[in-house]
Amino acid sequence: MTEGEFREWLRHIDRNKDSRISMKELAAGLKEAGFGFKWWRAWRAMKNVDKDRSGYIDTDSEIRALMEHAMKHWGFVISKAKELQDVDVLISDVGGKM
Ligand SMILES: [Ca+2]
Repeated sequence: MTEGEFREWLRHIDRNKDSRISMKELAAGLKEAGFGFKWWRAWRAMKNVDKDRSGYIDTDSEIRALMEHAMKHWGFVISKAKELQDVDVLISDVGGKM
């Protein structure tokens, strides 16, 4: 999945659409994705990722941290979409100069 698709997944598991992910929403999302030990996984992710201890994953840096956590601990394979876009920009810059 791409970073954009991961963010799309987060929007999907944000049940009450308040643009932040609670531990409860994360646990439900993990269960839906087929993971066992959902409460343990969600608790551990919150402990790792919710840096300001607000009880929600609600900032861009926390979303990025969750993405790292998902790759490291849940086996998610996420390609960083932004880096690919940068490559495209570089190529079109070169094309323009030639
Ligand atoms: Ca937070």
